[in-house]
Amino acid sequence: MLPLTLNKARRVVVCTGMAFALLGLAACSDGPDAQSLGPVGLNGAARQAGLQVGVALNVSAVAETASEQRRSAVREFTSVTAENAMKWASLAPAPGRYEFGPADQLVNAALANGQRVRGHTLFWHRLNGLPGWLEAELGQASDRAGRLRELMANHIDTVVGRYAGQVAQWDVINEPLSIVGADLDTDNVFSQLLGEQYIDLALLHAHAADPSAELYINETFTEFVPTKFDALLALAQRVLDRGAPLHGLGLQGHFFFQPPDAGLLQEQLQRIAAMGLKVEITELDIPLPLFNAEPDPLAAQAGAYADVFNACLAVPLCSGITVWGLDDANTWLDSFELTQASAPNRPLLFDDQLRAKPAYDSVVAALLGVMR
Ligand code: 9MR
Repeated sequence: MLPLTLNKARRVVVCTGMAFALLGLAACSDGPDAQSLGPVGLNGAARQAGLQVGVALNVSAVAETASEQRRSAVREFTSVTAENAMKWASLAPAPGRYEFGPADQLVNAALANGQRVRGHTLFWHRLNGLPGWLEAELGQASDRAGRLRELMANHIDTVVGRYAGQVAQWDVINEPLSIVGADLDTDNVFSQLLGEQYIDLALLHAHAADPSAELYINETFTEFVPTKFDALLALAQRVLDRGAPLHGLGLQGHFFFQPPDAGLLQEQLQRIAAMGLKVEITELDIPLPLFNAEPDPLAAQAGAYADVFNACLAVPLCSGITVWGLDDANTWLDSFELTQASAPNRPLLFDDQLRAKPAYDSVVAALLGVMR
C-alpha cells in the first residue's frame, strides 16, 4: 500500500496502514520534512477513497514565483478550480476579445500535476461575474435578447471549445436563485431577457461545444435554507424535463452563518443523487470564529470538516469536494463585507504559513475510513 502522510503542523507523520485511521496514530512514525514528500497525503487518501478533493486557486499559486512549499501544497489536491480566472469578466476585457493567460496557466499546471479541472463559471450575474462592457453592449442592441443569446453562444464556443477535453466539469450556471429566497433571482440580466430557459440554452450549447464535459448548476446557501434547496431541486427537474443536458448540482458550502448540519447535508446530497444527478460540494470553507466558544476551536473546525466529507462519502454520486482557497492567508472571507469583521476567518485546510491544520488531518482520516 502507498505510504500516506499526515502533516501535523510543522512535522510530518508517515503511516503505512489503514489502522491509524481507526486506532489513532499508533501505526505512524515520524517522517521526513513536508517539503521532501511531494504529492502524497491528502492526494493519496482522496484517490484511495475515490473522491475528488479540489482547491480553488488564483494564478499566483502556480506562477513561477510560487514557492516550492506552495506548489507542493497545491499538489495535495486532486482537482483544481480557478477561483476567478475563468469568470467571463476575467476572460473577456472587451466584446469578442479574450485573454486566456492566467486561465491557461492554471489549466496547464493542473494537467501537468495529473489533476482534474473544474471550470468556474460560464454565467454568473453577481459580483464580478459579468464583464463591465455587457450592459452597454446590450443597450446598443435593437434586439437585446437576441444579442445576449449571441454573446452567450460566442462565449461558450470560445471558452468551452478552448478547454474541450481538458476541463472535466463546468459550472455552466452559477447562483440562479435569489440569495436566500426560493425564486429565480430577478436581478439577473439572463433571466430578465431570456427567462428561465437561459439555463437550457447555455447547457445545450456547452454540451455541443464539449460533449465530454459534465455540466453543473452551482448554487449557494442551500445548505441552511431548506426552501432554497427545494427550489434548486425543482429548477433542476424542470431543466431535465425540458431535455437540457444537466449532469450535476454543485452545493457551494460556504458555511459562514453556521457550522454544517451533517444529517441535513447528507439528506440533501441523497436527494440530488435520487434524481440521477451527480453532486459536488464546490466551494467549501468553514470559518474558525464559528467555534470560538469551543475549548479547542481548531479541533471543532476539524470535526466540521470531517462531517462534510463523511456526508459526501456516504453518497456514491457525491463525486468531489473543493475547498475555496489553498490556505488561510488567501480567503475571500477576510475581505467580504459580511465576514471581514471576523477576520482572520482561518476557514481552510492549511494555515497562513501553509502548515496543515487539524482539519487537514480529519479530512485525511475521513477519506481513509471509507472504501467506495
Ligand atoms: O473568491 C472569489 C473572490 O476572490 C472574488 O472577488 C468574488 C467575485 O468574483 O468571487 C469569489 O468567489 C465566489 C464564487 O466565484 C461563486 N460563489 C461565491 C464565491 C464567494 O463570493
